[in-house]
Amino acid sequence: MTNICPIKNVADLVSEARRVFRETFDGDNANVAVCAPGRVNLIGEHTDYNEGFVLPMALPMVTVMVGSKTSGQKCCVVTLTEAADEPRMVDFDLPNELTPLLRGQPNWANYVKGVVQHYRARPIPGFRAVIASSVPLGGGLSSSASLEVAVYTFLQQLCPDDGNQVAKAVACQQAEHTHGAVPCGIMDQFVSVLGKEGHALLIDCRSLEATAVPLADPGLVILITNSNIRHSLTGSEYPTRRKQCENAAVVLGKRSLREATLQDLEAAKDRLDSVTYRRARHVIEEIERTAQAAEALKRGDYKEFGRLMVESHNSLRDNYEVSCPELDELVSAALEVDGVFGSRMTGGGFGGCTVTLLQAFSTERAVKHIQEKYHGSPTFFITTPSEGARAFSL
Ligand code: GAF
Repeated sequence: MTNICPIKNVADLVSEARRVFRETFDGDNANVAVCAPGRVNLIGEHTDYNEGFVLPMALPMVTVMVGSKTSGQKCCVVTLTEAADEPRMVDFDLPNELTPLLRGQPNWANYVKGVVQHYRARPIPGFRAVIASSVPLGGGLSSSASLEVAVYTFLQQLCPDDGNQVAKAVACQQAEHTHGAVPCGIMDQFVSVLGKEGHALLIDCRSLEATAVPLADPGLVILITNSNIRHSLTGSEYPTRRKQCENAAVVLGKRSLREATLQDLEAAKDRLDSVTYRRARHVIEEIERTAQAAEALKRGDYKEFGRLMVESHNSLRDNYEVSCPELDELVSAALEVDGVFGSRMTGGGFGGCTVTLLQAFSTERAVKHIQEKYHGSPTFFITTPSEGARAFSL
């Protein structure tokens, strides 16, 4: 199955980063190593910032950070990821009350600075570090959240906080808001912190409580297909969707769309423009679908789960309008294969990846068929639900 990308081993990423650390910093050794995973969302799209449910799982693809503290106030960070045309090394001073760390160049370093700025304990010491990652950049698999959570986990080794995992995810989300310039929900950072091997996480984005749902069936495959259409949420589409949802909630007289029913929406239909109506409809239905999908997964009813995935995709395409022709083509091709339960776009949209749930014996056939039908060049990953962020002893 040559079209399926191998997933780089975490231990190999750590050794590579440690080697570069030694080469960059005069033969010194890193004494801290951590990693944080990317995620794939199985269902529950664009519901997190509406206080709804999401059902993601952490991926075996991770961002690794190795390094050590220094005695000064300076931070020096090197990245090994393919940060297009940007310098791979950055130096900055630790923030203080008078001088916060601001956004700047290179762009990748903003996620590092954002987390340093929002870290929940002080005093942070100066540090030197190297970052490596196996999460595809701009693939909609949360490369930025995994970087933020890796940085936070790294800082925890240098200057321990109170260990509150939810507060950690929230601090990383803040970093994305202020330094990544995306008003994202909590899903990506939450699952990167709290992901559980062999499980998907049903996250209630209102209470910030999560239930781990077992998802480790050897007969089942979770296939990710990267459209290789680069996705970026820093444009205006994501904030616009978020605003439209907030406006809809105001018109419906609700704190968020989580509180609204389809009946509420129908009753307010003539007070909403047609676009806002469709956005709200997607969210209200998707929240319900996600709760149903989690129940189906608990029962091992993959057929029902797959049906809900397809409904989710269609709603994201038609009501929320965040899909694109390439993602639609990948989903349609996957659904033509025997043994496929369901398929949908995953993440923010406008490119990135699809996720397909299928019987293991159909994998080769599915990959071949999708490859033949898709007009672009897809890449495939077979993934398993993995553990959230962790530190290694060196
Ligand atoms: C992006 C955001 F970062 C998440 O918070 C979420 O809103 C997702 O898009 C859409 O479900 O990944």
